Amino acid sequence: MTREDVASALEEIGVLLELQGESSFRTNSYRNAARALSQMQEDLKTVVEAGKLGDVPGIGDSMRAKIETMVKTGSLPQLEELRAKVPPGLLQMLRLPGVGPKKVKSLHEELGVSDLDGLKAACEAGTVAKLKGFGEKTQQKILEGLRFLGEVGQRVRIDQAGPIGDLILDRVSKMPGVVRATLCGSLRRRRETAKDIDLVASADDAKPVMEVFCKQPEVMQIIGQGDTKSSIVFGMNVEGHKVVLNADLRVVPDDVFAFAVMYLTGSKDHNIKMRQRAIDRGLSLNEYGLTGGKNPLKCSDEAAIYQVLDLPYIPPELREDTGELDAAEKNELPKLIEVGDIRGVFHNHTTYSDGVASLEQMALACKKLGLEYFGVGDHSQSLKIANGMSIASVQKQHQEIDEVNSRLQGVQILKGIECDILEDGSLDYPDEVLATFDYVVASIHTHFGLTSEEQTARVCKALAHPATTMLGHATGRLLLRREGYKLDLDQVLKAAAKHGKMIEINANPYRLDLDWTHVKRAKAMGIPLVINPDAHAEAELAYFTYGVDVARRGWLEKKDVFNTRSLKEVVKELERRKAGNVAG
Ligand code: DGT
Ligand code: CA
Ligand code: ZN
Repeated sequence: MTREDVASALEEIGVLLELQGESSFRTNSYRNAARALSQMQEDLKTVVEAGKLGDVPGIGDSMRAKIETMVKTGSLPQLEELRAKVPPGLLQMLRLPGVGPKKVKSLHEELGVSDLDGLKAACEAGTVAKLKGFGEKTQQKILEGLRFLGEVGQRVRIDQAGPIGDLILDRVSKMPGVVRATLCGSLRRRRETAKDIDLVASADDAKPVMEVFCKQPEVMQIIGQGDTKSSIVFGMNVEGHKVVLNADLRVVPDDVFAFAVMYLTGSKDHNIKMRQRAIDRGLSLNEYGLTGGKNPLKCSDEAAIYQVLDLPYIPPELREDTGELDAAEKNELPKLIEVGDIRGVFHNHTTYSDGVASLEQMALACKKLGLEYFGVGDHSQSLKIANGMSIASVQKQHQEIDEVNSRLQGVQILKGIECDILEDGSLDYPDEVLATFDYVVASIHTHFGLTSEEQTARVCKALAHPATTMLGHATGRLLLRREGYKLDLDQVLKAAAKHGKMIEINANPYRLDLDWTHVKRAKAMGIPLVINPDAHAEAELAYFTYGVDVARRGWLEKKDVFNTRSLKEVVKELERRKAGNVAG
C-alpha cells in the first residue's frame, strides 16, 4: 500500500470506530496519524524499512505497528473486521448536514436504518422525529439533506476529479500510436464538480489504446470496451480520500479529432446553438464532422470549426450558452483572466487562529508560487471554535508581521483579518481595533439558520460598515455537502455596489462559495472581485487556481479582479479606502 492508501485506510478506521461509539480520543488518533502521513514528504516504504516511522510526529507505537503491517502485507485485519461489521450505508449517512456518528449509530440501533433509502422511509413515516435527541426539526433537516444529496448524486469535486483526469490523460497521451489527446466535458469547462471524466484521443488503431485504458491498475470495473468508445469505473486515492468515478475514452481518426472534442466538451446547450448556427449556413455539424452539400470540411482544431461558422475561438469555460455566441459574433468576448495574472492573496489562516503554518512559512510559500503579497486573515475573537484572536493576539500578530516583513525579500505580509459578522450584523472588534488592519474580510460563520430576510439584512449591514473591505464566504455552501445559507444574493450584491465593497470568490475547492453565475452578475454591477484561497496550510495557497477557473467561467478579465494588481497598487488602494475616500 502507498502512503496515500495507508492514510485513507486510517481515516476510514477512525470513522468506522466512531460509528461503533468509540471515544473521540481514540478515533482522533487515527485521524491525526492519517494527517501526519498525508503531509509526509518521504517515501513511506523507505521510512518503514529504515525503521524511522517512530520519528514521524503524530504517530505513536501502536499506530506504527498498524502502518507497518499495511505497508508490508497490503492489508490490516482490524480494518477488514470493521468493514464487515459496519454497513456501508452508514458512511453515506454521514454526508448529511447535522448528522454525526452518534446520530447514525442511534438511527441504526434504534430504527434498524442502514442506508439512505431506509432513512428516507423512516423520516417519511415520522419515526425519526420520535427518537431521543432528534425531533421534528431534525427530521425535516435530514429530509432536506436527502433531497440535496439526491440532486448532487455521485458528483466529484474538481480538486479530486482533476488529478485523476490529468493522470489518465497523461497515460493516454503517451501511448504509442496516439496522435493527440485531451480532456473534455465539465472538467475541461472547469466546472466546480464533475459527474465523470471524458477523454478524446486520436489514433489510427484504437484497439491497443483501449486495451491499455481498460487495464490501468486503478480500474475497478469495465463498463464497456469497444473500438471507438470504452467506459471504466476508476478508483484512486487523492490526498488520503478514496475517489471513485467513471471515465469514458473515445478514440477517433485524427481528422475527426476536433469535431469529437468540441462535441464532448459541450455544454450540451452550447452544442445545440452551434449546430443551429451550422444549419443556418446550410451546413451540418456533429461529433464526426462538418458537412455542406457533399463535401466534408476539414478542420484540424476547434478554432477552425468556429472560423467556418464565422466566430472567433470560444474558450471552454464560456461554453454554457449564457450569451457567448452573441458576444463572439460581435467580437466582444472577454479576454479572460489567467492564473499568471494573480499577484497575491488576501484571506488565509496561520497558527494565530486555526491554520497549521506560521506567518513566515505562509509568506515564503506565497513567494514560491510567484506571488508578491500574503494577506493574512485569521479568525476574529468571537469565533472560539476556530481559535479566534483576542485583541492582545492581534497586537502580537501585527508586531510579528512588522518583524518578519523587515527580513523578507520579494514578498510582503499584509495585515488583514477575517472578521466575523455577528448575529446583528455588527463586526467583531471595536472600531479602533478594526482601524489597525490594512483590510477587513467580513464573513459569516455562525447563525446559519436565520431567515432569508434576517440573513440578508445582517450581511448588508456588515457591508455598510466603513471598515469592511470585502465580503468573504458569500454563501456559506460546502460543495456536494451543504447548501448555502438562505440569503437574497441580489440584495447583497446591490449593497456591495452601493458601498463600493469587494466580494470574494472563495477558491477553496471544498467551497467555491460564489458560483460563476453570481460572479457574472457581480461583474455586471461593477463590483470588484477578489480570489482568495482561504488557505489553512502552505499547500492550500495554490487553491487560488480553482478561483481563477470560477472567475473565467464568470467572464472576468484581469482588470475585474483586485488581486491581479501589484503590491504597490494594492497598498495604495487599501490606504485610499481606509482614508474613507470610497465611492458610495
Ligand atoms: P458532467 O459530466 O455532468 O459533469 O457534465 P458534462 O458536460 O461533462 O456532461 P456529459 O459527461 O454528460 O457529456 C459530455 C458532453 O457531451 C456534454 O458536455 C455535451 C455532449 N453531449 C452529451 N449529450 C448530448 C446531447 O444529447 N446533445 C448534444 N448536443 N451534446 C451532448
Ligand atoms: Ca462529463
Ligand atoms: Zn477563512
